[in-house]
Amino acid sequence: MTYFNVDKIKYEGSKSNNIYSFKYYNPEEKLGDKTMAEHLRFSVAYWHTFTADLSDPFGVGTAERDWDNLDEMGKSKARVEAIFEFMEKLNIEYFCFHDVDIAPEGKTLKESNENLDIIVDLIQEKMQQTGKKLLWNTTNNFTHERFVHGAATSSNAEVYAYAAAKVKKSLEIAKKLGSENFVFWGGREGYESLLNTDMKLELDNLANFFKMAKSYAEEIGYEGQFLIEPKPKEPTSHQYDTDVATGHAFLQKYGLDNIFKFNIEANHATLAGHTFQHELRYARDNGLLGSVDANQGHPLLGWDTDEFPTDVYDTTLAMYEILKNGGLNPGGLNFDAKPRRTSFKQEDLLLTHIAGMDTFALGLRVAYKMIEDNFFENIINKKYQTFSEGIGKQIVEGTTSFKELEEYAHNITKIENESDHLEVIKTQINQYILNINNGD
Ligand code: XLS
Ligand code: CA
Ligand code: CA
Repeated sequence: MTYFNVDKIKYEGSKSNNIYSFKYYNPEEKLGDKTMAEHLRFSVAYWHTFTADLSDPFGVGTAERDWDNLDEMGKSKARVEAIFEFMEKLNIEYFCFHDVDIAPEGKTLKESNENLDIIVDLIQEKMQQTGKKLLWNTTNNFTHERFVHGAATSSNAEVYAYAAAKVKKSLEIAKKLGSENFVFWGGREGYESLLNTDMKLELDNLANFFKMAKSYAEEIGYEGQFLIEPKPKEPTSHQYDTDVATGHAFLQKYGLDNIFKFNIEANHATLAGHTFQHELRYARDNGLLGSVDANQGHPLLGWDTDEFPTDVYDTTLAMYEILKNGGLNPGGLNFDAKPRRTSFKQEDLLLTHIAGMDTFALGLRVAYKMIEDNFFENIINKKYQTFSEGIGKQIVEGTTSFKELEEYAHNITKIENESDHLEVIKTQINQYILNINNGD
């Protein structure tokens, strides 16, 4: 059976009007010593693309899918067929999933694990046939009603144990499928109110949960990179992994900072009141940039809209951070994004991914050119020039003192500050975006 009635999507260049083509993403084209495919490492999110039905809090699902009328296991099997065809047609090498995305939960843990075993075998077979790879898998410890008070931060030890058992199974799946990373998104790890919350106990328990996860991974020889995915709110009013800096403080407190890096989602960054670039920069500066959930929020809405990325300005600055990081490998760019509820046809799954891939490919081209020209480097070097010599250099090297600085200050006759010309920088970025030579 064929689920997507199109030929493999090809690069046709920026003049093409064919909506089923890439205008900027040319997977084999090299920028420096890497192909675009190697730079971007795109991944499909199972949940939004193959499991979700596009329902929202006010309306039922609108998605029309070929597997809608099958029973639960039938749906799961059809989705495996569909995602591998999808990746082939879009030239995407990676995918990601939660345990509950790929197989229905049973009445007991044992039954759920048996369902998982059947589907994981199918996935493994498909991976071997096609060479497609798992960027990361994770555990959904938030949807089921048992997780009403959280999972690893639940007030109920039985729930904690159940959550641990589910992560244990997910780690076994990660090992079996060679998952390159393993993600922990906090789900319901947070609180509604401090009036009835023991925050210290909950965070201590969370740290122990991570330690046990790592020691089990070691026990079974699973070596994928562990990632924490920050988010400030939704579903709880305060999520513990608020942003990268908060997550970093948590990891350092519990001695976990050598075990984890971060999976940074654009929409979560903006929910936290940061830019996407801020979160990427903080992680990069601290050697913690692991992987990216590529999406965007709506500028007028204060919740997690998970839109496909179409803002070139944003993807340019994100790709700048990623290139300066030396890439993301073993991480990648996972489209944790969904079509709008009004884009309900099966072909919208292809069209939305083409939009996201092309927007990141264009961002890559622009960022690559800016780095070749040392665009930001020149701006930064000039701005901080006073720290490269004399007293500034001593400050940077930590070889001066307050007494010496006071003496220095007494000898200053007139302080001259430079204008930033920030508006010029912004128009120059516009010029880069508009003038990018696509090679066509
Ligand atoms: C939810 C998160 C989630 C994680 C994986 O907001 O983005 O989908 O990426 O659990
Ligand atoms: Ca995400
Ligand atoms: Ca999200």
